[in-house]
Order: sequence, then C-alpha cells, then structure tokens
Amino acid sequence: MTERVGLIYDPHIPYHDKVAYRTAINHLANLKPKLTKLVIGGDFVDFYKISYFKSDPDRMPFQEEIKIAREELKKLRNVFPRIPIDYIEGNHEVRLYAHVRDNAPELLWNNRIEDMLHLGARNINYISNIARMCAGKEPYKLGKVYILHGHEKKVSYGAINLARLFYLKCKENVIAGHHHRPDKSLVRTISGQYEAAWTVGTLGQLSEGYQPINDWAHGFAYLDVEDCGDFNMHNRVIINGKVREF
Ligand SMILES: [Mn+2]
Repeated sequence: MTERVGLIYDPHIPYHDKVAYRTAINHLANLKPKLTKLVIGGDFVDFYKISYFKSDPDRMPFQEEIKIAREELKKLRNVFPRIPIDYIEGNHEVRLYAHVRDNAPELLWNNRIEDMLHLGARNINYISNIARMCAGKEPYKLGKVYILHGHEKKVSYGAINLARLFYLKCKENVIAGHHHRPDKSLVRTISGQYEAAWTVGTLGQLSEGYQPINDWAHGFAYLDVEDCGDFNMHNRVIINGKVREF
C-alpha cells in the first residue's frame, strides 16, 4: 500500500498567511487518494514574544499566540480527524525550551511544548530530530527520505542552490523547510543510485520586518511512499492563490 503524507512547513502562527495556509490545507484535504498521514514540518508556532531577538511591543502577548496556536491545531485535527499527525520541532518551537531554560530552569519540567499546545488532547505526536540524533537515533524518516525542519544543519540563509546544499550536508534523500523557499536537486551516485533533496515553501507571511526583501514563496508538499520505501515527491507552490507544481 502506498502511504500519502501531507507536508506543511513554517506557518509561524499567529503570523501565518491566512489565505496561503487555508489554500494548502484545503488542497491536502481534497486530494484523491486521501492523505494517510500529515506532517507539520516545524515553525508551526512563531513564539515571537519569547524570541532572543528584540520584539515589537505592539505585537500580541505570548498567551494570545498560544491560544491561537491551540485553536489552529484543533481545527487541523478536525480537518484530518482520523490520520496520524506528526509534528516535527523547528527552531521556533525551541524558543519555548530556551526561554524557560534561561529564565526559570527550575520550571523546565513543567513547561513542555506538548502540554502547552495540548498536543495530547489532539493526538498529535511531537518529534525533535535534534533530541533523536543526540540519543543516537536517525532523524524522522518516511520511506527512504529524511524529513527535517532545516535548522538541524547550518545551511547559509543566502544559499543560491539551497536544495543542493542540503543534499551535500545530509548526503541522502532529504526534505526540509525553514528557509521559506522551494527548491530541488537530483544527484546520481557512482553506483548509479539517484538521490535528491527538496526544500518546501512557507505558509507564513512573505514580508516580515526582519527581512522584507527575500525570495520566499508560499508552498506545501505531499509525498507518496511505496512499501519498498521508494517515493514520489509532489512539491507545490501557491502563486496568486493558485496551487502550482514546482
Ligand atoms: Mn525555521
């Protein structure tokens, strides 16, 4: 049986692009055959107010960010009521851990992101690739392709050949987000194997104050994974509200 896995990256809720986010979710919800799994690829929540970077005092309070993130996770679960949802940690999720560690380390045990976002109640499985690798395990993988957020390995923000750089860092099939820019790269190894890397676009806003000029694009993806682990990647961009192949 082929698994069909939806992939959404970087909505940065509550600062998501509502049209792009809704377009991606609707598209994934209406696929035929249907999704058998959904993966949130990280930076689902922005955690703006607890960033290391200086924050704009006019932005919404932290508790409001959390409230909206919980509501969006509840809505997402309602759209996909029966399939597994895996949530991979991004660098913005790490902000919660880092904030508590640096300001109230005694409370670290009682401030897990899984609890704060009510992931248990939504039956959403939280995965940290960094924690897995520190424990000697592989990062999250679907068939023969690794699924990263993208912060697990330093790749220059100014990279031109973004997907190729990810491939060169990982040296196996890999999909990542984090850079908010879709890209792809295919290589053929000396033994004749094909390997590839993809980056997926963002569902956040395309103009953030910290980097107003950029070549970000809205996007999402889905992946058909065969029993043998071979897979077909469907990377998509959203341009003028329309979903396009990339
Ligand atoms: Mn990120």
